[in-house]
Amino acid sequence: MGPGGISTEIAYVLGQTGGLSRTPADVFNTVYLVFLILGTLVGVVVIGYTLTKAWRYRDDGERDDESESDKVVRPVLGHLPTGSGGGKKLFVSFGISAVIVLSLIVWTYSALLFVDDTPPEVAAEGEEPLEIEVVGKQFNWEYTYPNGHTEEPTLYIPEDRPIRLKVTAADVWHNYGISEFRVKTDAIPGQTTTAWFVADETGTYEAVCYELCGSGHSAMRGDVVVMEQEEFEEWYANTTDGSTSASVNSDVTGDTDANANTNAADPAATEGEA
Ligand SMILES: [Cu+2]
Repeated sequence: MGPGGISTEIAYVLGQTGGLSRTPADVFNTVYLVFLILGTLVGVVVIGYTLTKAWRYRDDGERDDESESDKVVRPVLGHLPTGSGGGKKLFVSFGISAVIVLSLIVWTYSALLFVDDTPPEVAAEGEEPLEIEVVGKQFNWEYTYPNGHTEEPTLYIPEDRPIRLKVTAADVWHNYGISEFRVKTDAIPGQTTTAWFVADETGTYEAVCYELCGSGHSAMRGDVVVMEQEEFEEWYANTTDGSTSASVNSDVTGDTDANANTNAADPAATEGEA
């Protein structure tokens, strides 16, 4: 959530979504905010009620055992308590809790159904989703674009366009995630999982493996470069079927950071290290 994120989230909660299309990041941020507010509210009520009662019935040293026994109705084994309006308070608080919990379950589940698939309105507002295949392998991510071009370990994408990922693995279980865009999905050999997101700001982010997959797991990360649409189109036009990152990578980013260098190493060499 960037600067101004909270006000954006409140706008979503209130349903004033304006012309913005909803993305999984919006959904997760909203779910988080709603649970945070409700949790804080419940916490304040419960702790406040407890402290009030503790204060009201505190031991102030002026106990008079004779009159105390007159005022307090002690529970008796085998008898239903009759105080507090015949359990009305209990009934009302249980009722309200049930309504809140059930509404949260229904609302959260429907929000997650939205995240599960690219809805037509998102695809219609922008361009068609860009579909990229992601293969996790010890210890790197390989991306294949619709034209057959492959990249590793850096993912290049345009901003403001839905990106649909089809994720799998070549060797062991991995888990692919870009925290900034609230993307996280299993990468399992023989299976394909999908995830989608929209990058709404240019910049460099990071894709990380979220499942312990071997000795190089902690180094299994690569940059995610979000480019302006025109810049991306230009870059994409220069890629061709079967070309790999080795031929086009350097002039775009000038990869110099240590992780990128480790990841870009020859697979044979990586295996040797492991
Ligand atoms: Cu991994």
